[in-house]
Amino acid sequence: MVELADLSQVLQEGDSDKVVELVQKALEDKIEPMEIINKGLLPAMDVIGEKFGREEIFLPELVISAQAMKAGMDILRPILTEAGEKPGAKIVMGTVQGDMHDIGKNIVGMILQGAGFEVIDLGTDVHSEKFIHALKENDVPLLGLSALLTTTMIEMKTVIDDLVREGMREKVKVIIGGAPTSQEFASEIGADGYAPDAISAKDKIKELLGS
Ligand code: B1M
Repeated sequence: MVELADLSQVLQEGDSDKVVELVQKALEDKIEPMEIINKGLLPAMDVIGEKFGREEIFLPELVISAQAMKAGMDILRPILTEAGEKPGAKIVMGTVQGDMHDIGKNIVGMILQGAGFEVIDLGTDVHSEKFIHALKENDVPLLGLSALLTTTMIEMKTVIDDLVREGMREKVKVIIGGAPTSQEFASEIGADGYAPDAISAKDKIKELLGS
């Protein structure tokens, strides 16, 4: 039986091959994908984030661990996105301008896809105009914004202000998330909802849609 602490350890070491191997073994051991993420992968990202903050490791190590995280997530993606429910509402999602972090946003996207949402993922470093364009073009009632940096979270307000300016604010519900954000920040910038993690994002969005 795979110990998820071992998975966390190899991810901290940035060993992509070992991460892939242990994620596969964990699945063979019938450990739920979300448990693999929450108890194996995410704690490792927290550890390396803290080490980076204390300057015990530097950007190259951070990048290598992020790549290993992606390798692990690539194994889980097909399982998490396997839609168990009929196609539902569309959501436009992305990480705001200036911000390249997408691991968390991608997990949220996978969980939403698995719940039957059609996810239009615009990627990272997304300019407000691009969000507005995608919402209009696809006639989408939901917008999900992610930010991981205290310097970029304010971009979320720019997007909401632009929705107001375009006369679209009433038609589009906005949910935000990402480590530096909070319910308080969501209220401050006029977002409709905030979620601290992927599962609560799905629940919050369903609540916003009244479904
Ligand atoms: Co960066 N980084 N990083 N980084 N990085 C942080 C965020 C940091 C806290 C590390 C630290 O100093 N301790 C720090 C930010 C400090 C701050 O703003 N106060 C930081 C910094 C400083 C930087 C750079 C500036 C470093 C530099 O260049 N000197 C640089 C910025 C680049 C840029 O964006 N312009 C940078 C770069 C990078 C990498 C590219 C190396 C890599 C990202 C790779 C990638 O994403 N493709 C990276 C990483 C990996 C991290 C840490 C270690 C991990 C982030 C992560 O993926 N967490 C991070 C430290 C940390 O968070 N502990 C750090 C796991 C992920 C699953 O969690 O993203 O929070 P998270 O997502 C969660 C929830 O937040 C929520 O659900 C997800 C699943 O549970 N959620 C949503 C997220 N989005 C949501 C949207 C929703 C709802 C919920 O609705 C729409």
